[in-house]
Amino acid sequence: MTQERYNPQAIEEKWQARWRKENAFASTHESDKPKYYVLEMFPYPSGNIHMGHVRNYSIGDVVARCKRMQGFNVLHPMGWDAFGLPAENAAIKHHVHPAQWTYANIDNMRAQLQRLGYSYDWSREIATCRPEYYRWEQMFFLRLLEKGLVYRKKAPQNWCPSCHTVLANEQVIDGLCWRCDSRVEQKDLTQWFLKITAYGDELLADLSRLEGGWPDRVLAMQRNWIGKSTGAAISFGLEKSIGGVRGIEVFTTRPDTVFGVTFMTLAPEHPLVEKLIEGYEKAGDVRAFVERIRNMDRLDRQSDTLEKEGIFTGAYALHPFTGQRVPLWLGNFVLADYGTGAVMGVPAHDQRDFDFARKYGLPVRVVISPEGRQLDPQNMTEAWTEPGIMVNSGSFDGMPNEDGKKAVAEALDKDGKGKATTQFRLRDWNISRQRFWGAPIPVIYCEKCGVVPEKEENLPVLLPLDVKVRDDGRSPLPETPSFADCACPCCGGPARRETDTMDTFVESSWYFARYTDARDDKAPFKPEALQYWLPVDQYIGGVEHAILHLLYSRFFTKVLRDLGFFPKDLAEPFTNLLTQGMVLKDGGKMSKSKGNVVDPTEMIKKYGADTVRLFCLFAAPPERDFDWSDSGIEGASRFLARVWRLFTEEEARLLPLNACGSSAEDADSGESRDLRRREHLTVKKAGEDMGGRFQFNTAIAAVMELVNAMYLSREKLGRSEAERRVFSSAMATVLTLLSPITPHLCEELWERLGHTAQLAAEPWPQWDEAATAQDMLTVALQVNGKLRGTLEVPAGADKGALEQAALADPAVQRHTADLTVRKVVVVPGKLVNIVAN
Ligand code: ANZ
Ligand code: ZN
Repeated sequence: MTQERYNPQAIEEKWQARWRKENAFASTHESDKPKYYVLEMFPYPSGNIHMGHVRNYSIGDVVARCKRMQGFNVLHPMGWDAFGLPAENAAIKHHVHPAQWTYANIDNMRAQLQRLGYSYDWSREIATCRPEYYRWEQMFFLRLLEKGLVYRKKAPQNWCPSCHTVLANEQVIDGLCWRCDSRVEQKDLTQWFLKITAYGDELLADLSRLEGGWPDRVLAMQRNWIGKSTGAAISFGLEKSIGGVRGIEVFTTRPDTVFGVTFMTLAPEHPLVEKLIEGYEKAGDVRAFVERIRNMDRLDRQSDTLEKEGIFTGAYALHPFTGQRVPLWLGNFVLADYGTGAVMGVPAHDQRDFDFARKYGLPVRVVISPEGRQLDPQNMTEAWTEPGIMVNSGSFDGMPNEDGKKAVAEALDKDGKGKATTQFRLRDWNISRQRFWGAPIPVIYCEKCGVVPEKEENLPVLLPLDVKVRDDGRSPLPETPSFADCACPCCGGPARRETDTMDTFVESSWYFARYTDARDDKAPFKPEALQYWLPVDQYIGGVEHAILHLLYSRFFTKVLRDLGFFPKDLAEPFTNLLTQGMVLKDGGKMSKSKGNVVDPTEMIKKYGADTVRLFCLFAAPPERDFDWSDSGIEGASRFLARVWRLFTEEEARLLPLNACGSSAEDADSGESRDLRRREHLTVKKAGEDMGGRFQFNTAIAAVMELVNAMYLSREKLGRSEAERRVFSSAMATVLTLLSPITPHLCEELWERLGHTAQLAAEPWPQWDEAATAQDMLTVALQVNGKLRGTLEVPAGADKGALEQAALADPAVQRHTADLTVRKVVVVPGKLVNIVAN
């Protein structure tokens, strides 16, 4: 017997070269097959592939390969989310141009992905930093501007003094910049905003279409982020009117508690503050308070644990029902940009107001009473926030508070003092970034004409590559005359270009659509291609993108539909979403600082890509985290070597069959029937686990069992043509089922088996119900030695099973009815004798 070692390196490179040469996994939208679009979140070209990428893309690749074998026309593309800060930071640190750094990283990472044998259609590769890509984004911007869905607004922004840029709220972590840990400041800046709030209702409502396809957790996160609240806007008149201002409006979700208002709290940034404190002797203290709170972090101010702070303004409002005076306070927990920036204080029924009232000695007034109980405002230790009956509420007394919400809003509406409204937590999307390495925003500022959109025929507005990045991190664009100085598209006079670039989240909001027609230089998409491929059937990526990236992509889908680019009937971009778990090391996240990073390249060198892929898929179900373990990868490697050895040792008797390629007639002995049965059961299990539920780990375990069974049966099986066929079919099945997971080894052995076509193009095997039936035997049933009946049992049934079946048999039960069973004698395959007296 030849001892031929499994040598993954040589095999893998051979097949990868072949796939690359043929672009073996290219697809077109002209096909009669049903389509299947599987997409993994594209990577940022940071330099190297990490284990998280390997897991993400291995999952996607198995799905793609399985679906192809199941008869689908599969789109499986890959590209690069290539704009962004790290390129600029690297430029500063290593004195390379961001473009050069980015493209070099892309080349390196592409080679790494190819070394992993992923079945991408490389002819559709995109890099978002190329003008061929971002020119379309600039066009979308202009069309959105025309529609009023992009606008400029001055707004306080999170500003990182060290990165010299605006940060999104989620880039501020505990008041610090996510990247450099500098303390974030608030700064008023004029920025470009995308009007995502115009789609708030649709973004919320359409989440119901995704139920079942997306994890519940992700749907909940989307819902929270959109944050729709139902309630009322209520206007409180001012005791002393200030220059035409009639009153102050609040937003409340609890109009039923309006009679419990004992104060009002405004955001320190509220536009009326200056006027309210005019002439107040403590105006200076109020101003100091405003200044201090203004510079606090926005997220901190929303936190539940925030220490509540406030200050009295000296002014009063009037209660809309009772006319009583209500003192006006400022509070650090009231946000300027939510609702109306003003809150009616109901300490008895809102915990924040309760804390505030206790701290500043403000009265507590109970207006919702728990059924059968009286709350005493003096002795309450927390707010009553549960339902109850309205009390101390004038004509509303006795009404259940849930009904009161509507009734109060209606009463206010009649008097013109309020109305039922809804509020969204969702804010418009600030897309301006004061950075160099991004897509230029295509507008021009002209002293004569104002803000002028660039002409569509002048697109793309090219990001100049011949500029030097500044060492202080500030964008060089404002100081690059060749870029910033331009002619006004309107009057032709001297004008200045916008030098902010777009948030990189804009690029990743529509890339999935560009893949359908990635090389088109006449239009962003071909309608037929979009119509055919969209929506993405299966999207796979990290849960860290569960809010923004997914929300923005959903928003762009609706916007591009309304601009006429996307099909009219396309509501959502991603039908199914899988959020894969993390690859940990010793229970913790892999990180350079901890020194526990496992480098995929090293692992491939040592074990081969197939082993790395196999381990990533075998270690846990895709959604769960798993720990990288040396024994785990060793185990995966041993299994593949075991498949290899089984094949090479038995090669002489193998025939070029397909999976499930032996017939019932071939299985003419007990041993071969048994192996054939296991083969078909494995196909059944693996098909359900891999094709349907994406539980690759249990599918792999099933194939491992089949391999074990083949090792056990190979000696017992004879060498007849029929038995060779049964064994060969089982071998073909092992290779076919494993091929989406470990494609190189499987293609290699498939070829050696004598096949000329690639395994990747084979159909997924079909199992046969009849083959999974066990051989049945007739067993004699005796009671005290006398034949009382017979039993049909599976050939392999063990003693316990036979004993149980015998005792449950009606004939046996009749003959032992008045007796006690003393003993059961089982002769497997022959008889069961029950001794009873
Ligand atoms: C009175 C009241 C009484 C409230 C009560 C609650 C309970 P959501 O669900 O998040 O929409 N609020 C309104 N605007 C605010 C702002 N700009 N900053 C901070 N808080 C604000 O919360 C709405 C509730 O949060 C509103 O209802 C208001 O307090 C407060 F027993 O009004 B409520
Ligand atoms: Zn002009």
